[in-house]
Formats: sequence, structure tokens, C-alpha cells
Amino acid sequence: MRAYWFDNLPGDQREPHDSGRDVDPAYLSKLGILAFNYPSVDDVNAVAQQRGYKNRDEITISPEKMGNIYEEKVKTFFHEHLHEDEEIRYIIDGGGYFDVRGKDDDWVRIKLDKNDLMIMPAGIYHRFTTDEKNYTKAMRLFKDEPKWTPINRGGDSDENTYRKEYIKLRES
Ligand code: KMT
Ligand code: NI
Repeated sequence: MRAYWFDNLPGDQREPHDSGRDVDPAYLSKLGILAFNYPSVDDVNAVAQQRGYKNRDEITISPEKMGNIYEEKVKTFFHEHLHEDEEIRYIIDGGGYFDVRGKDDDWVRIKLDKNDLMIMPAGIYHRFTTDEKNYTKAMRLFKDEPKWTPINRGGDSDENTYRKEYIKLRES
């Protein structure tokens, strides 16, 4: 895992967009982001058990697996949104980028590689993209039913209860 400020320059979303400025681990933790590197799936199982994540699935995001809907999917994952639950992702193979909004609403790019596990809090605005290798195999963990309905930013998304709770927590 490496976190850095997104450069905001034009170019394909899958390029690194690396400003060269790293983001401090303490800052990430203020945003409510947790990240670990777990070479063994036993460690993933332990986290799942502690947090009550009973269910999981696996997704492979690649042109080989998705065929002609791949490019469309990649664009969809990149729409800025929030969820009303934590988003937990474990990278089984390949890699990818999660962008999350910092306190001043600028993008922090989080590069995830194989064996990285990241937990994003409910209510944080974020987006995902594969990198230039176009290959992400990830485990998605969830409690009961998947509550992945993305709430896209805009309209009254800032008024969402989970969003407001998140802001309170972030500023505390
Ligand atoms: C998301 O919420 O955008 C995703 O779950 C992306 C696929 S998992 C790496
Ligand atoms: Ni999401």
C-alpha cells in the first residue's frame, strides 16, 4: 500500500497520477482508513470474525474475465460515491487504486497491491480503478446482505445520515 496526493492532471484514470507527495499514515487514520498487509488469508479471516463479516465474495476485474463490459465497469467504479457501511477489500492478486477524499476535498490515491487489505469507513466519498495492468482480483467482505448500493455524490448526498456521521467523526 502506498498513499499519495492525486495529481489532478488529465490522462487515463488507470495511470498512477502520482504528484510525488506522500500522504502521512496519521492523516489516513484521521480519515478513518485502515490498511494492513496480510500474506495469509488466516489474518483476513480473523478480521472478518472480529468485525462480524460473515460473508464474502470474489471479483476479478479484467478484460479476460469481463469481456466487452470491462471498460464500462472500470468507468462505473470510478464514479465518486459513498456507502452506508464500511467497504472492506482484500487484494488477492494484481492491484488497483482507491481514491478517497481528504479533508479539503482533494483526492488521496491509495495504491493497493497483492495481500493488501483496506477498510474504508461508511460515508467517505471514494472511487476505484484498476491500474495500467488491468487486473484486480479482490475479496469483498460483508456482514449479512451486500449493502453495496453506491450513493453517487451530488443531489442531497451530503445530507445522508451516514455522511453526516462520518464528517462528525472526522472532525472530532
Ligand atoms: C467499489 O466499491 O468501487 C468496488 O468494490 C470496486 C471493486 S473491488 C476492488
Ligand atoms: Ni465503493
